[in-house]
Amino acid sequence: MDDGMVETVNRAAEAGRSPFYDRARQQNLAPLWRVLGGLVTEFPRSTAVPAIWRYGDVRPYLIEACGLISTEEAERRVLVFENPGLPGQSRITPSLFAGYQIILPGEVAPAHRHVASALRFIIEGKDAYTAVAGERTMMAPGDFVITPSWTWHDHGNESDGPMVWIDGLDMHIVNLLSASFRDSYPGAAHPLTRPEGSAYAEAGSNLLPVDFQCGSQTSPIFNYPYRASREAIHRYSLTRDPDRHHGYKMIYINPVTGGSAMPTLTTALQLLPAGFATAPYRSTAGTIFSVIEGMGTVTIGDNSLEFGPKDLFVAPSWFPLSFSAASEVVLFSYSDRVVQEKLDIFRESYVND
Ligand code: 1HN
Repeated sequence: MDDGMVETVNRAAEAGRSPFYDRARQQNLAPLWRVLGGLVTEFPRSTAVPAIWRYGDVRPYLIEACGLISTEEAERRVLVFENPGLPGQSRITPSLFAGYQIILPGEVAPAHRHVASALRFIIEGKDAYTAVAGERTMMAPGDFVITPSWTWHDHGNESDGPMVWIDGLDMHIVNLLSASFRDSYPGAAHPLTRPEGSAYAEAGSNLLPVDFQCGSQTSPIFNYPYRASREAIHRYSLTRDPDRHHGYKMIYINPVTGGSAMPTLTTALQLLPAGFATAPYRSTAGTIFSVIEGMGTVTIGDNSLEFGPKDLFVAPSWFPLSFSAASEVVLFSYSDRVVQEKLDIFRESYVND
């Protein structure tokens, strides 16, 4: 029972009202005063908890899954990061999905499309591609790749080793709004209609073709290569002192709008100098972090977690978050911040300032 109710409503009087509640329920009516405290909380109370998955622990399960099911049968061979506070719901936070997908040499993950948008963040491997809306891109570790809403996409691995990436999706937001559709392509791969590199050539250099038309709120760049992003954050870090709470943190943007690269997911790259410790920070945007480089400790609420390359952790909404970098650390992260900003509900605060 909700604690708000226990404090505000007299128990004996409550017993007397119980026949009323029973009759009201038969009319599909319920008294707000019994649930108000839990519905409208004083502070965010995430049902998610802080958690970390270390790559060394997770990778053997990915390899084992390869022996148990093909991409063909699975459609997507993905192990879902389930938040321990939200078991059985395919959620890493109440609003976000995260999983590790593994694709072996010669395999193809067949073409489909859905309203949910997806990001891929590459962890391991080389020479595997994703094709989005008729254009292929080869992926390498650290690349951030976008599958916009309702675009056909398939993946293939032309290398001699496995490729692993993070799938980040917004389907829980789509489902909250009852707006999900999906469609399978009749055939393994959608035809290629543009040469590889077309999107980056059009939009990847702070230039756009004159009369460029973009019918979508998603960035036309669908592969942000690590080579370029890593260089950008390095150069940025040479020009100023690190921010107390974030170190050096940059958002991936849609060059057409200057806003978030994706309309539902905010994505960021963050660099913490060796030996740097951040001051605690919290926000209403529960965030998933993937460690690209370096070792350190993250403190999320009362939990201090040591991390190294390829580990993944989650900081739920409103938990104070701070980092201590043992070596130079580079992090990729994503959250629902951009959705909250559009709805005017995003909040952040600096703890103990
Ligand atoms: C999906 O379509 C992919 O296309 C990956 O690779 C993960 C998780 C849930 C729903 C759809 C993909 C997914 C997914």
